[in-house]
Amino acid sequence: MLHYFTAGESHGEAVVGFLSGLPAGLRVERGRLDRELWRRQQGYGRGGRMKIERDTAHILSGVRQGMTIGSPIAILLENKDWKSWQEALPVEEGDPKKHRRVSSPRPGHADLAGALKYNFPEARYVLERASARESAARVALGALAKLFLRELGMEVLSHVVSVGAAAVQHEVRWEQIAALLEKQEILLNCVDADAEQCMKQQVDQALRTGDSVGGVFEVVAVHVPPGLGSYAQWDERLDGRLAAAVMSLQAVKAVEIGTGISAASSPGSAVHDEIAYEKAASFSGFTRGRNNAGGIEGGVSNGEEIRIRGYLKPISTLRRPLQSVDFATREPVKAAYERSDVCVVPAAGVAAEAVVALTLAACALDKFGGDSMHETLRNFRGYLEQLRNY
Ligand code: EPS
Repeated sequence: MLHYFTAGESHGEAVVGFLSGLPAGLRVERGRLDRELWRRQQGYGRGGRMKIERDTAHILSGVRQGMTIGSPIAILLENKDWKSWQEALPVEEGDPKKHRRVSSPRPGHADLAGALKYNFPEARYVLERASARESAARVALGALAKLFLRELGMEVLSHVVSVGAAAVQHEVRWEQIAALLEKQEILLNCVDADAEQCMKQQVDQALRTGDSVGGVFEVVAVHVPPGLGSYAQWDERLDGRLAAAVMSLQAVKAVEIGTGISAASSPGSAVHDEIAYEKAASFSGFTRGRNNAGGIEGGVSNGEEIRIRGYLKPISTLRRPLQSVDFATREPVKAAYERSDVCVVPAAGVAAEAVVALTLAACALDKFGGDSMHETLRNFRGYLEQLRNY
């Protein structure tokens, strides 16, 4: 079973990720991990922190001589900003005068709910862990999942559908998304240059007015064979597992699979994807003229591209803060301001690729098993042959 978790505070010494259950014998190029981490740091509207950090994956365990060895993998990402925070967030007791209190909770952030839950008098420790900096660890682990999926022929990428009121108005093909990878500079990770300029204007307006802006990203997974996930039990459904993974990313407030949102107000005939057959056209020969289902029917992958969208609320840290209450005095005050981003939709898309890849890798291992890549690939190829002969 593949499972992972992360540790680390945003301004602590490091962010750490752990991944257990990856088969032995998977080739790991560290450069691939660093490239994904770089992608997560990009995007127009990122804050000052991204100029400080240069995220690189320091692999501590589970990989030897360029290969996974089946043991748990631990990855450490150093926080370069830690040097400015050592006295504010010491592991030892330290000097209380050096602590940096967050005296009034930001509406929309975990500040208040977290302080109440953990019985903290203010929100410093809450935001340190609730911060999206944590997603860097998931991106490093997701890069390993991507390397695993690639051995099985599957690829996962994302693109930005909208930022604020600016949106791509047409369907986006896989080839267009893949072409974004070639870019040396990531603006808003949008396939449409005109829409991207409009998105940039939305960010500029938020910057000008001390506000923030959200948007929608789409993650696409290709060459996923039919049969991942299951309708047999609620927690084995691929759509449920993917939705939970994407929803668990900071600032995501809604998840859509395929055309799920417009499907709710459309007739069945306009929604469901008619079935045809053409030998050798797909894994099994069964084909579809369109993919409104987003590659999943009944909680099971159906062989089409998996398409899943995350809807991101605007960042809750505002330079022109909303009304709040002082933790100590209970008097009305403006919400606290901390250095932050203005728009993180492209970065959230990269983080979503990681959690989608981790979920697909977990489902693939549930189905094909294997302690070594040799064993997993043998099982996988046997299944592909079964599909071909269906
Ligand atoms: C960061 C995400 C955002 C940034 C953070 C780094 O975190 P949050 O979800 O708390 O707004 O603001 O940077 C800082 C905390 C900072 O000091 O600027 C990330 O994705 O790495």
